[in-house]
Amino acid sequence: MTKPLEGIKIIDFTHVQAGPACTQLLAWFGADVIKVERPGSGDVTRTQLRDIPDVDALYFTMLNSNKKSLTLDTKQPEGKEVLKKLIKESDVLVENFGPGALDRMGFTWETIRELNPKMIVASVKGFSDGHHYDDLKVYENVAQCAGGAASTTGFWDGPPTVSAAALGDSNTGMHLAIGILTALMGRQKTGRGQKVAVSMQDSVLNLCRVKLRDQQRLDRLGFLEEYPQYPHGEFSDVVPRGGNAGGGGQPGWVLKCKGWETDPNAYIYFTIQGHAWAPICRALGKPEWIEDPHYATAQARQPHIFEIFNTIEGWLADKTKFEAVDILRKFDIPCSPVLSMKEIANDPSLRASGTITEVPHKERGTYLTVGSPIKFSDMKPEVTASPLLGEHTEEVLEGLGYSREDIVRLRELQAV
Ligand code: CAO
Repeated sequence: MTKPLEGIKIIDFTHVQAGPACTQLLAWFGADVIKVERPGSGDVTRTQLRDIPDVDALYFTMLNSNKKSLTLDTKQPEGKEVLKKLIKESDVLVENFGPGALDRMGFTWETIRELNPKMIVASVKGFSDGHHYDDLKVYENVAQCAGGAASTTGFWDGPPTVSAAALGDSNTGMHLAIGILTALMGRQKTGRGQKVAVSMQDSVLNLCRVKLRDQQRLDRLGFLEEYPQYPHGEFSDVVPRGGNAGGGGQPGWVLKCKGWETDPNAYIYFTIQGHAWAPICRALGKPEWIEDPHYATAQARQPHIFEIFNTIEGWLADKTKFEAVDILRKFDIPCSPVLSMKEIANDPSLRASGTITEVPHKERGTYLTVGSPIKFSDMKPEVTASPLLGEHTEEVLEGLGYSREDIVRLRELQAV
């Protein structure tokens, strides 16, 4: 089966998570992704948080599947020559170095465009060009703080909190992938490449837009009716942290189920969607709440929303999270068990869909990873192992026209 991105050649000059997540996605969909890595060491994640000595860490394998690895010192003249050749015959160069690193290497946008006017150069940086922090190096949690996620996550009586979800890294990579695909579509019309830039701050903020909505409502009204602080608590002039409150028009909370005393994940998320109020009352054995004016509307419920949640927890006390959801789903109530990573790893539905998948690896044996979350009717993205460091160096150099002798000489020059 031909894949939609087959024939698109990508120079993958990325490392850690934000860039690799982007290029991995494009590789799943058929692009020929060549990861350029420093000889001897490669992407730092190969050795970070290792679980098996001397074998590529899961941090690396789970973000670099379906790629090739070319080791090349691009600060040496010989390495630069190879990169120039590669640029001439590639479609996209993706990088997420610290600010200015590509320029310092001698590969400015102007130089690359001169070598290949069709080239798309895609970059991740912590902050966008021209931002007063655009010289900063940035990791995940820094971006979550800069993009508004940390100040609005957590409980009101605790400090700003970062999310476990990679809002700064993988999320930025997904934004960049959209930018690259858009630029490829644009190139079909104009014949020209272009520069695509995504900042981690902007990408986090893009996911926090409802919090910017809330800031404007707060400025106008002085309160936010769906936050736990309303109506009994106090609001300042900034959007507060709302704990586990639902961010839209339907209140929700994480509620204890049977076994919560010993199991840290014996909880469900329960949403009180307006139209489901009557079924909720029936499910809870509280039919009298359906018409009671203190409970009948969302506005009437808000002042005693925690009393309602307490009642629901009473109902949940003798049910596991799975039993509870099995009952509530029949009443059309939006809810989910709080799933641990262990439960997710073994979930038969996630395995069947390929969202959780096992990948054979030359040195690790088999490892578990997250496959494509995007499903297609005409294609099932297949996940293959991440490359060993330099595994495809010869193959790539041969493809660029280097002879055996040239390759040996280059390897000697670049030996570490
Ligand atoms: N051959 C020779 N040199 C190479 C090379 C190669 N194949 N690949 C990289 N390098 C060099 C670069 O040229 C650069 O050198 P100089 O700084 O001397 O110009 C250096 O290696 C890489 O620098 P860096 O700033 O990218 O790396 P770092 O470990 O100091 O910082 C990070 C890491 C992630 C903070 C930084 O890259 C960054 O801010 N990136 C942009 C934001 C981002 O993507 N962050 C998310 C990372 S995921 O959490």
